[in-house]
Amino acid sequence: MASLITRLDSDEADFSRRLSSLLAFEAAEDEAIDRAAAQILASVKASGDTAVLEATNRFDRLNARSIAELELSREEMQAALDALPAARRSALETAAQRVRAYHERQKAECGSAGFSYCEPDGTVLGQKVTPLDRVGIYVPGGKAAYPSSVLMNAIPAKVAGVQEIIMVVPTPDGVKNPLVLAAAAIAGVDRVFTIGGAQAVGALAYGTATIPQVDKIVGPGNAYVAAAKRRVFGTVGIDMIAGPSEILVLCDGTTDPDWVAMDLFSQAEHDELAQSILLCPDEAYLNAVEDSIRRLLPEMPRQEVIRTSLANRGALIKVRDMQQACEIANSIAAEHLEISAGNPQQWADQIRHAGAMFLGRFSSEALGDYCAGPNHVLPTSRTARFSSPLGVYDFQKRSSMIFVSEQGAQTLGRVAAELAYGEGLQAHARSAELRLKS
Ligand code: HSO
Ligand code: ZN
Repeated sequence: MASLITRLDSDEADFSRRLSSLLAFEAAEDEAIDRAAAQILASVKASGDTAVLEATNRFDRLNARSIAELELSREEMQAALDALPAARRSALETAAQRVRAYHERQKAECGSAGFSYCEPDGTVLGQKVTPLDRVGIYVPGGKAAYPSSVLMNAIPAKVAGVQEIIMVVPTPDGVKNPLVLAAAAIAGVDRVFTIGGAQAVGALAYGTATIPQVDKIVGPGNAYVAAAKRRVFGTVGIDMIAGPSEILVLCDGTTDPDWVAMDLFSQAEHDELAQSILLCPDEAYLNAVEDSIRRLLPEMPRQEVIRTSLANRGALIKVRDMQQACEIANSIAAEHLEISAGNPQQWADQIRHAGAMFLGRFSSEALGDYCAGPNHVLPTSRTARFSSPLGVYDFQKRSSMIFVSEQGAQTLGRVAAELAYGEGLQAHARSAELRLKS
């Protein structure tokens, strides 16, 4: 029988190699899938609604006669919200309110107002920040349809000032997820089409008679959606191509082992390819967590997914000390990093690469998934080395602003003309020189 979870020790001879092979994850870029996505995109580009309708009826086993028929009314979304049990509705509203508050704070603090400054000769330079006009949110159907992700994608767009948010969500066999519709209503999504797959990505990217063209497409999807998003990038913006969920726990060995085991499960239950790793300097503690895993796993409804994920990509790693744990954490650059220790800030100060950091024993990653406030769309597969959580800034763009005074044109004109001659570009040089007072 395969072992429950890999055990590693940072002092063993081939530790680096074993850790690297555990971390290695190549997003399956299947050529056949890419070709299929390309074909669907081409047909949507050529035939618009007709192609989207044909693909949707075929893949989702529907009999719709028009795309208009696949648009949900506001009343239907509101009805889904009104039909929720009170506790569910209240939780969804609390989560939305906290996510909104966080992103409003982010908007205020992260340079959304732009800037400008004036030079002594009256030249003014600056940067103007403008929200995107229209954004598409892809919401997967089936088992990965997360209402919380609707909030996490739509709310920052709304806060940024995006004028129109179009959501697409496939409904195989016509089955709608009421919680997803309710979340769309709360988040202020403007229009919802029950379409999915590469055809939905194509519709949003190129526009059809019924579906408006958007400026950016965000949200996770299956391999066809990912392939289609890659292909339309450039025609529209995209957020990222998300990999499987990851959690890395750094523990000083004093947290209840059951808590840590369940935190590892929480991401493992997303996907067989999810990754859950624990780093701790205390071998006895790692044994205790392994015991907790063994005892708690049979209680979990998704135990098969968790078992596969832990067996394939999980690890309990003995490190020399917390200092070394931080160094390893920086090399892993995990999507979620929990610092389950008495003085979490001390260790957080040493972390440079992580999508989100959860500080202290009470900050379980699950709270961040739903309602702490920060976004749960985070860089995966080590991309936290160079990218950031989804945020208000992803729904804004910047324009440079240049006002050159008459006096400024004299000094800048000479500099520009000199360089333009150097580049052999006469018109550039003359354009600058015409404004010089002789
Ligand atoms: N942990 C996921 C987000 C999520 N969790 C949604 C539960 N629902 C992102 O890695
Ligand atoms: Zn999660």
